[in-house]
Amino acid sequence: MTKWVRAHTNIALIKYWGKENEELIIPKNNSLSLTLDAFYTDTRVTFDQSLVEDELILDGEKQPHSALGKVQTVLNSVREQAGITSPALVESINHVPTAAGLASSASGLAALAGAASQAAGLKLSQEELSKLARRGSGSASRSIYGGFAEWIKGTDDATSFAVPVDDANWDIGMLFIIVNDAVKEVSSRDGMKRTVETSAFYEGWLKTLDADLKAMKQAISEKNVESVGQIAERNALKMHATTLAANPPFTYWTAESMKAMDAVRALRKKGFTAYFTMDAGPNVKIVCKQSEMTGIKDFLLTHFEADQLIEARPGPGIHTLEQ
Ligand code: 2P0
Repeated sequence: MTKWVRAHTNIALIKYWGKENEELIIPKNNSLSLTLDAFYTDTRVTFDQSLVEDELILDGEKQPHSALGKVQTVLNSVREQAGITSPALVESINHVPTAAGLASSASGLAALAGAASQAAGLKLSQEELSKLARRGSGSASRSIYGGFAEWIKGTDDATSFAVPVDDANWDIGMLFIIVNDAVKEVSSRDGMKRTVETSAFYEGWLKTLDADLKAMKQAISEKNVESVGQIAERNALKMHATTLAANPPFTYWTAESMKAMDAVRALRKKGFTAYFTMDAGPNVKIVCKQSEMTGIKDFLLTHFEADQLIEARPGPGIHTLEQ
């Protein structure tokens, strides 16, 4: 029997937004993230000659064949590397708090890379696992590692993978404000493609990234949450600005997102170290100190419901579950 593999999700502090090569998923820029304890995916893969085709059971429900795109990219790569032809049964459980509305492609595709390579008898290094996960979904390349990870953009399949940066075993965490769990109108894959192809702001975004990345790594090495947060917030705002200049223009923000951003600014006025970041959806994530999370939550409870707030701390890298 093959084993279950667990991978945790990550949130980027320096965002990945745009591909140089869409098939191989080679990004336009390096990105840097924090892997979190609160959200993860458990996956088990069984290669089985008796199956007619690949099957995906997600949270106990068999998925339509049309939902297998990213999954099959990873499975095909594993079959090619291992020299096998059998279809695979993929069983996957997403551990994301109910109604969180958070994308699970990072943890999902990373767990799949680990489980499928193990089931095929491949003994991959973390670097090779990161490349395999990247083929499924770019952000998954970073979920191989715990703590902070940097996805080095590289130039081809062999040189584009993530590396660990810092274990984040210090006073940093993230508080999620869940404002909407509806399925988004523009997927991140389509959104970044449209932005690269049409946004007049895209070149400007790319120009500032080396400086952001350098400053972020310096802040992490100093364990300086204030700087990490400041740089992350600026970087996220720049990424979201590019979508407004796309054609047709779009935004992932809602009125509730703006309310959450205002609440974070109010937290700063009260003296908390609190900065926001946002991804391809309306939810807002606050970069903060673990030691201040209770106080931050108490303040936010005057603006949001308790079930909209989820605490997250740095999480571990990909690992096999023993039972
Ligand atoms: C990130 N996002 O760095 C950025 C910030 C969303 C905004 O990675 O097309 O699901 O599968 O490579 O990884 C979301 O994009 O996209 C993402 P694909 P993915 O986390």
